[in-house]
Amino acid sequence: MTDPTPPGEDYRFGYVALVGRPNVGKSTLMNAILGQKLSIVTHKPQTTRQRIAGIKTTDKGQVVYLDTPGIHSSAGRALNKYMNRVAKATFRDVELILFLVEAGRWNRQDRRIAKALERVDAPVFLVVNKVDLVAKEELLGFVADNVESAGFAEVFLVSALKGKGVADIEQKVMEVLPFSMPFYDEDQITDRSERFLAAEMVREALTERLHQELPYAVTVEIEQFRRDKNLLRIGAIIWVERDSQKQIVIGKGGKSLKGIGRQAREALEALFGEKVFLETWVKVSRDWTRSDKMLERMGYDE
Ligand SMILES: Nc1nc2c(ncn2[C@@H]2O[C@H](COP(=O)(O)OP(=O)(O)O)[C@@H](O)[C@H]2O)c(=O)[nH]1
Ligand SMILES: [Mg+2]
Repeated sequence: MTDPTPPGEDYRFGYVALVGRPNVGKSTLMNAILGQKLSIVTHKPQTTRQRIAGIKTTDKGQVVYLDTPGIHSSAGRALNKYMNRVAKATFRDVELILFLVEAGRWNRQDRRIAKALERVDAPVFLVVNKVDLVAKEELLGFVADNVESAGFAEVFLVSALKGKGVADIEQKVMEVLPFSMPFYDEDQITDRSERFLAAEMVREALTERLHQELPYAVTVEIEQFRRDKNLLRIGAIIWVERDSQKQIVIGKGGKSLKGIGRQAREALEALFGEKVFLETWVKVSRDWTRSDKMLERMGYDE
């Protein structure tokens, strides 16, 4: 907010949840709205493990967008159960839900989520994302077949990746939020700590660079985070489940880990706007995704 005058009686504030199956573009949309990469994005599902709030403050209102982990169908492991709990808790605490689907696709998982949303009190806006990937006729057919009768308060056709249609969503969001003073400082962009964000950026680099199956068994713990003159010193432990995975993360002659470190450092420097010195270690902890205790240690709290 650049306007120095305090917010008036017509100022709005509220919470908005982004929901949808993995990979539909929830994190991409949140980042597009914030104009900054806060929530990590990859082409692999289930990248977002914890709820993260992105706070957008303007002179009209303050909106807290909650980026949720995707609802996961095979909730056997402790981590999957945790992610389901977080996603469900989010439904109860919000003024509005943005339900994201992919243009041209309306599968079983989408239907299940749509059904769950029927029982929610908050209004639901449907966001058909990735319209850049489908032809216009196909898109119109998709909307006619799946959307028109479904009773959504609003429907948007957008491309979060290209920023198309995003401003329209923001405008309508503002109209449904209640009149209220802002809750967060105007310069606060998230509810998460800098350490959490740092771990996420390392995890993003790992997830992008590693073999298909591996990322799910990887997590990151920030051991050191301190400002030292003009340098931000970050020490990260990369936890894997097996020795073989440790070898993969490190790579031949340390090449893989070096690449991961470089990518993560660049993301961290962009996020914090500071020069970053990043150190990484790879350690083995068996079965951490199945263990509630280990999740707790990693900071997976609600
Ligand atoms: N072509 C296209 N790709 C997108 C769009 N939005 C997101 N993606 C891609 O879809 C993938 C999943 O996005 P992400 O935001 O992580 O999905 P989430 O799991 O719902 O948070 C990433 O590779 C994104 O770059 C879009 O509007 N168009
Ligand atoms: Mg995500």
